[in-house]
Amino acid sequence: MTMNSYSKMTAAEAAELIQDGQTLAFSGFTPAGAPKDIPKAIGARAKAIHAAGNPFQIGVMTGASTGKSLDGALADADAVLFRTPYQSDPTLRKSINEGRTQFFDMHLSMAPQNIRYGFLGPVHYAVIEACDVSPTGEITLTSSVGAAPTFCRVADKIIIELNKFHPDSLRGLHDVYEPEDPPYRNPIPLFRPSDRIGAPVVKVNPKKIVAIVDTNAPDETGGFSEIGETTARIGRNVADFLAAELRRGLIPKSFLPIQSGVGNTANAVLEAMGANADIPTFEMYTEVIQDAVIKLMKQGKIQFASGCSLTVTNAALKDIYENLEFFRPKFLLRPQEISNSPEVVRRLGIISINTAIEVDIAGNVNSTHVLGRNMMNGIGGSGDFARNAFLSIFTCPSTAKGGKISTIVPLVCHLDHSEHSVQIIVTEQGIADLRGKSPSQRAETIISNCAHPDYRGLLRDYVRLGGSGHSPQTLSAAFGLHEQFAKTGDMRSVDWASYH
Ligand code: 0RQ
Repeated sequence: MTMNSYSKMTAAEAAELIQDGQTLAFSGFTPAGAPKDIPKAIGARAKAIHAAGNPFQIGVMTGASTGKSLDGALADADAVLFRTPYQSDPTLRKSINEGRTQFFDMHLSMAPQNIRYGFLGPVHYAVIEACDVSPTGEITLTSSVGAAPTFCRVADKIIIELNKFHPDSLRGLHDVYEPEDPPYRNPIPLFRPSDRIGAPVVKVNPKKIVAIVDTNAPDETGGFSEIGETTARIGRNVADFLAAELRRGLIPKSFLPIQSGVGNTANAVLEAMGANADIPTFEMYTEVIQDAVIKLMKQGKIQFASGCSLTVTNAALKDIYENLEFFRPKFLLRPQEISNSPEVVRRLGIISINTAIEVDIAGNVNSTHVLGRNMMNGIGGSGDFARNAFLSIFTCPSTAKGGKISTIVPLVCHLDHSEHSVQIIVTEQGIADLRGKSPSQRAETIISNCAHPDYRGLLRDYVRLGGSGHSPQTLSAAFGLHEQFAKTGDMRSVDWASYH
C-alpha cells in the first residue's frame, strides 16, 4: 500500500479544516470503528474557539452510537449542534436532554437513504476510520461498516483516520453494497445470511480524500456486567419459548436467523440460547455482533453471523484478530441499510429480540424515553427488525429502580413500536404471547405473565376503571403510574380512586 498522493496530517491539523456550522458524518457503530483522535481534536478546537468568544458547533451524523472520544469529547466541548441517528454517551445524552443539542431519532436502516435523498442537508466532511487505503481510493473499513459507504458517497471531502490497531488483513470481512435510489431501486439480492453481494472495500474518488491521520487506538466498546438473576431468567424464558415454538412446529426445524439487540439482556439471551440443548445450531442476521456470538461460534452453536459491527470487548476483538482465519468464513459486516433492511428481514424470516424501557397492557413498546421526556439512546435498529420480523420479541425486567417503577404500564409514555409490531413480551416473570389476542385479552396476559406481583393488582384495578369499549383504557388515568412516580418516587402508591 502506498499513499504518496494523500496529504498526511496530525489530528489537530485535520481539525483545523472544520468550520463552524458544517456537518460531519463519522464512521462508527455502537461504537465499533468510530474515529477517535480527529473528533477529540475537533473538541479541543471548539473549546479554544469558545474561549476566544466565538461560536463553533457542528452537525454530527454517525452510523449509531460512538464512544467517549467522539460523542463524549464533542458534547463536553458543547460542539454538537445536531446529532442523528443514535447515541449512548452520558455527556451527549445530558446535552440532548438539556436542549443544548438537537437530536433526531431515526430507524438506522433509513438514516443512509435519508442522507442520500438530501433530506438532512449537505455533508461537508466524512471522517472515516480505516485500516487501509489504496492510492486508487479503496478504503478498507475496520470493526464496523455502519453508514460509512453512504457518508463517503455524499460528503464533499473525506478525512481518513488510519488506525493500525486494526490489521489490514481485515479486507474481505466487509460486504459493501448500496442500493440504488428510487425509481431505480432493485431487489437486494440477499437470500441467506452468508450471501456476499457487494465489494470488500468502499471505493471513492481518491481526490476526495483530503487528509490521512495515523492513529493506533482500540475501540471504546464497554464491557458487560456479570449476568444477574433477573437477566438470566429473561434469557432462559426467551430460550424456553423458542424451544417450545420449535416443538410446536411454528419455527422450522432448521431454525431461523436471529437478531438480538444491544446490551446485557441481549447478551444473556444469546447465552441462554447457547445453553439450551433443544435449540439447534443457528445463524445470526443482526445489527450488532456482541461477545456471546463469538463464544457461541467457538462452541459451534452459531454457524454464521451477518452484522453491521463487531460490538465486542477488546479482549474478544483481539481473539478474532488473532484467529482471523477461523472467523473469516463465519462473519460478514454490512452497511446498516442492508443489515437492517426491512426487505431482507421479512424475506429471511428473522426472529428479532430487542429490549424495551416499558411496555403497556396493549403491547405498545417504548424503547427510548424515560418518563416521557428524557431520551435514553434512540430507537436504533429495533424498529427495522421488529416491524418486519417472523417473530418480534421484546424483553425487559418487570421493574426498574429497585421496584419503584413498573415497566408494565397502562399506556406507554412514548411510543416506538406499536402493538402491531410486537408479538411476544418476556420479563423475568414469564412470557406474554400476544398473537391472535384482542386488547382486553392482551391486557390480561401481559399483567398475569409479565408484570411484577407488586403491580398486578394495581394494573387489574386500572383495567376495571374503564367502561365498555374495545381497548381497556381510561384517558384520565392512563399515565397515573408515571405521575405517581414523578410526585412520590414510587409508582406503587398510586390511588386510582383519585382518577375518574
Ligand atoms: O438506568 O443506568 O441509571 O441504572 O434505564 O436499563 O435495564 O440496564 O437496560 O442496558 O439493556 O438498555 C431499552 C435502553 C435497555 C436499550 C434500552 C433505566 C434503568 C437503567 C438502562 P441506570 P437496563 P439495557 C439494536 C436494537 C433501543 C435500541 C435498540 C436501548 C437504564 O436496549 O437503547 O433496541 N434500546 N436497538 O434503571 C425509567 C423505566 C426504565 C428505566 C429501565 N421504565 N423507567 N427508567 N430504566 N426501564 C441495537 C442498536 O440499535 C444499536
